Amino acid sequence: MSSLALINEFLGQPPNASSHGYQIDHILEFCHWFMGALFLGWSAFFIFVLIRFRKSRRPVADHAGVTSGISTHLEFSVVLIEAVLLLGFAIPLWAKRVNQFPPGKEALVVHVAGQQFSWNFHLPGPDGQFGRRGVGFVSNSNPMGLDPNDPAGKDDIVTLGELHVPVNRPVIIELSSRDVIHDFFLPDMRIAADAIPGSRIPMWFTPIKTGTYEVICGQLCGLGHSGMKGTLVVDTPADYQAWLKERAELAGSQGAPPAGAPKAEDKSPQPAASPSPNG
Ligand SMILES: [Cu+2]
Repeated sequence: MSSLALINEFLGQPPNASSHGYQIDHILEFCHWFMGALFLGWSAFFIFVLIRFRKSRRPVADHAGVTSGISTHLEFSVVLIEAVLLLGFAIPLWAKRVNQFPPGKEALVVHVAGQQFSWNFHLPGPDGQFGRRGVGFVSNSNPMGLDPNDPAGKDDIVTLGELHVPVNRPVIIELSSRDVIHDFFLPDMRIAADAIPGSRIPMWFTPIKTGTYEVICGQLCGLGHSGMKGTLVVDTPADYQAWLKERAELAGSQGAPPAGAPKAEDKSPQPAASPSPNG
């Protein structure tokens, strides 16, 4: 985006793939250049002091001290620049992320639950409605705790480790954790948030480039933390619909949400509806 993008690239930051990411990149770039300038300035001053007050020169204490105001001006400038960065850029950008959520209808809502050491994703399925969830239903085969008796949850899609989203549509993520504190980090989307047990934390982004991106855990969460990775696939709308269909069929063929009490047999008279004219 800007010609200053050198440092971010040099530090190995992947190219941005979200609508707001370039703003984060600008702040990072500026901070890196600013810190680089401070580092050079302080280093030069340090070397100057080492030489100027070396032992062989027999320096004598000066009881008057520094009389010029240059250090005051310099330090005030640094504080001013940092205040502008924080109050003028960082806080407004953060406020936008946490206050200005896209309207629910326009966005794709996904539930994400971290667990040692993987990510579970939960989509509402073809009916667009999430099934009821309850802590009491959580098990290894039902990581999101879907209520097996709620019809809205029958077509829900739960995947482990891989999430698909359509490009150019806002994605709202509702984040939680099954065990310890994790951190749902999408480096390419320039967004991260802690997943805290007992809380549902919202975050959002809009992917602007199709592709396959890494999902990582940004919070040291146990021995397997470094392997806690997932995949975010940003599809074209057509590819996304195809994936949804495939997942819905898969869920249907496997008998809807995995449950602790699968006794809905007599209640669901839908034996693979086959509208074949010949019987
Ligand atoms: Cu983790």
